[in-house]
Amino acid sequence: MTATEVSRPAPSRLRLPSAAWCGVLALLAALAAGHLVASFVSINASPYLAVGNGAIDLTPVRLKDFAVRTFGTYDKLVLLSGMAAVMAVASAAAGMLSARSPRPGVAIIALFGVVGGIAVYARPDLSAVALLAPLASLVVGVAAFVLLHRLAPRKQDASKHASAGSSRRSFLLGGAGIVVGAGALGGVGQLISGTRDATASRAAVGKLMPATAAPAIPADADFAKLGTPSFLTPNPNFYRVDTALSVPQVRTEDWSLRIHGMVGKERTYTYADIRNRPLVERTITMTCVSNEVGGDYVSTSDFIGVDLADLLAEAGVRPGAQQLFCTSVDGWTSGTPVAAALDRGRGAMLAIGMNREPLPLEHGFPARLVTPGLYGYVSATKWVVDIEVTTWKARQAYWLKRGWGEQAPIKTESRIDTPKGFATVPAGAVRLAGIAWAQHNGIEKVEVRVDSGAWQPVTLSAEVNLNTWRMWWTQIAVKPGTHQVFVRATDKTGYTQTDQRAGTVPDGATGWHSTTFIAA
Ligand SMILES: Nc1nc2c(c(=O)[nH]1)N[C@H]1C(S)=C(S)[C@@H](COP(=O)(O)O)O[C@H]1N2
Ligand SMILES: [Mo]
Repeated sequence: MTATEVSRPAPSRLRLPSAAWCGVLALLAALAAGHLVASFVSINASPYLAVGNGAIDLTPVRLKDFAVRTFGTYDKLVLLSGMAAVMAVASAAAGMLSARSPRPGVAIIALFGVVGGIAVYARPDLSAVALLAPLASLVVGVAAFVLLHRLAPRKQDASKHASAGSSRRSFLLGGAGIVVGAGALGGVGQLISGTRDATASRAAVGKLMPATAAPAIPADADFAKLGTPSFLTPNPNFYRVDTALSVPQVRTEDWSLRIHGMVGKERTYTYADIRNRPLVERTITMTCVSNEVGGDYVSTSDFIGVDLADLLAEAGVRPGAQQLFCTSVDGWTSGTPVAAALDRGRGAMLAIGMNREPLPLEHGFPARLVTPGLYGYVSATKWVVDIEVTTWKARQAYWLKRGWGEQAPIKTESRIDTPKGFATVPAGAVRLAGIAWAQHNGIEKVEVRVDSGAWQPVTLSAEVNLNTWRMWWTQIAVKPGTHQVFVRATDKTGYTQTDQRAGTVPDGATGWHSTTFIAA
């Protein structure tokens, strides 16, 4: 031992639990400050959401596909909770590394701030002003950490009882102050961003009545009583898939759609422009490319809007144009084949309503695209604000860049809804029911097979149009025991579903859906 070491007092160390709390509370303060500042700019500038959105954009396609398939609509909740857990643990660790000096903690918190800044900077829908949010997080996070670190009780204090007590008190007070302050900042931020909420704007639109209504859905279009879904999907049950962590809030008065690029004359439409046109209504079944065999990313609605081909005709698409590069208000993009958009027989729409209501916010309010027969990622941009008419080479859309296909016609598929997997049913006559779809081509025939028996035709529901699903049902005699039933559809081009299993990447799953049940 050298003389100098002996003469220096032992360094005062924070107790590990207090050190951890310094980190966690500083994180809380940082997130709240960022949220408040973001509320003035765009809620997506909130560093927490920006990092989450960045994570979504960077996630490898197979992992993302897995998340969508496994967690469904909860994928975002899972991501946000996971991020919160990782951040809490990391900030507690940052605190604990700073038992002696605040420097490691300050460095780690500053690093968090920088990551938040990069995430905000990378968002296509945010301007440079948005960087103020992560900056506020960084400054407030570091300040809170340094303050708490100074207030935290030291280990050596334990011998001097009186000062230990007062130090613990001021730490508790400081910590409580930060919790209350963070709650207030975050709450005010939430209130401010709430004023930009689009709910009131949607309510003000009221009921939408088409000038040209879709033909009424016949009673025998579904076999809901026998175990199929209802023909039209109620809006709250319509499947939802998108990359938006917070649902974009766009008021009708703030919305416009610009059509430009390879056109004769650039056009911009306001909401009133669209709303005041004669509206058409079409019954369309949408499907997501991430739908696994047997999955439920398939729903049907009466969409109300205008013909996309009309808008494109007004702009005048120039020869050589190949894709509509469509951008949503939050920067997501899709590439729709021009040929499909211009094909009047297909009936692509700029939709503003579903089932006579304005689009629900999560389905693209005020306006979205719907292109019958193509998977949603190439054809159904929600919160659409920009359509650039261009070539495939000039622009690459969000999912195309991430390994999904350029052309994405919906594959002919079928599903068994009844009985449910591993259900026990009375032996004898067993009822089977489900759906089949082959949008744009139409369903010709559906067959079922029990175990290794022969394929048997089933009863099909009334055909509503070629762009919608069809329901089916049948009854089969089975002996007691465990059975596996398969389904396959044939579309009107004569194509029968292959039994070859393919995954969802890059352009949609294939294979026969089957269900195992017990007859007793
Ligand atoms: N802005 C935006 N639009 C989007 C998406 C998205 O992530 N962002 N996802 C697309 C995908 S993959 C599908 S399948 C459909 C789903 O539409 P829905 O959520 O209304 O069912 O929206 C499409 N439009
Ligand atoms: Mo999708």
